[in-house]
Amino acid sequence: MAKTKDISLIGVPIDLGADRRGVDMGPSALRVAAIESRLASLGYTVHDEGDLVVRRPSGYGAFGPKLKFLEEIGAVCDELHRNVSSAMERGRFPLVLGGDHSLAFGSISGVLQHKRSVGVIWFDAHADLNTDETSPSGNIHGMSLALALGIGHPKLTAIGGVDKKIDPSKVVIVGARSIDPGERKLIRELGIKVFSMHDIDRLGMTRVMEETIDIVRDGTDGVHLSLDLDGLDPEEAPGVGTPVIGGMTYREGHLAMELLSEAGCVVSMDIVEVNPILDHRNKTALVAVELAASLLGERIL
Ligand code: B3U
Ligand code: MN
Ligand code: MN
Repeated sequence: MAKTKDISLIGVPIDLGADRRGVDMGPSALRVAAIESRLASLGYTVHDEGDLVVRRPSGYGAFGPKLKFLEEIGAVCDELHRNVSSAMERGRFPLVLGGDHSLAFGSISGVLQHKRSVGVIWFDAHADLNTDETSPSGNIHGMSLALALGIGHPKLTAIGGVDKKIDPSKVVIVGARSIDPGERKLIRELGIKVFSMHDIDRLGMTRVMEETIDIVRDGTDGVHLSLDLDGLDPEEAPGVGTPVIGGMTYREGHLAMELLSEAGCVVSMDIVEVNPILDHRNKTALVAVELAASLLGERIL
């Protein structure tokens, strides 16, 4: 359950970080899945702030295929950081509707304008810890967690201020099952905690979340939850650009959200990578809305 009773919905219709069309329609898909009325039914006042403007370039831009659309993504993240920051200034819970995962370093830097230290839970099949040197694709959505840690191209890490970065010891990745060699190296070097699908299978989601909450809450004054829908199994969330088999079930995702709700430490959230073009009857957006409702305090009894 969030401490505030006001939520700001901030739509970010960006697909440039994934270099794949369709995920720019994620904010619409989430609105069609009735995110506003669903959260209002839990007693929140929901302020839909509309969508940020994303420029649509004709080519990859000055930084080429190793850092596709850097300028446009940088501009959107800069604007998002200001929007998230101003929502928090007004005492609201920022709920960012993506869009691809490149937006997350903008939202995290916005939260960091208000909190001295922020823990981050990164629900994802991927680690998103590439840089332009290690990325196999040049897609910035695979670099956003590294950028939030201050690692990557200086034009992007400058957003929000170079001193406003997260501490790697306060980051936990949950659900990972596709990690590139450069990301593995960085995880080892920085000592980032990862609960892979193997760990979830062996330990169970309850223990994984108890340990996750201990790490992200300890010594921080709030937790940002970045929810990439490809963390779930493609059977449950088919509308994502880079599905990876063997993911979390809806039940596991739901349990994770309930445990986070009980812990009461989440202060902001992203919902990313919902691609209605690849979806079946908006199933993935509907699942995402249910997960947000569980996080924000839906109770059966
Ligand atoms: N790790 C790969 C693939 C990827 C990352 N995030 C998504 N896909 N959604 C990359 O391109 O960095
Ligand atoms: Mn991701
Ligand atoms: Mn992912």
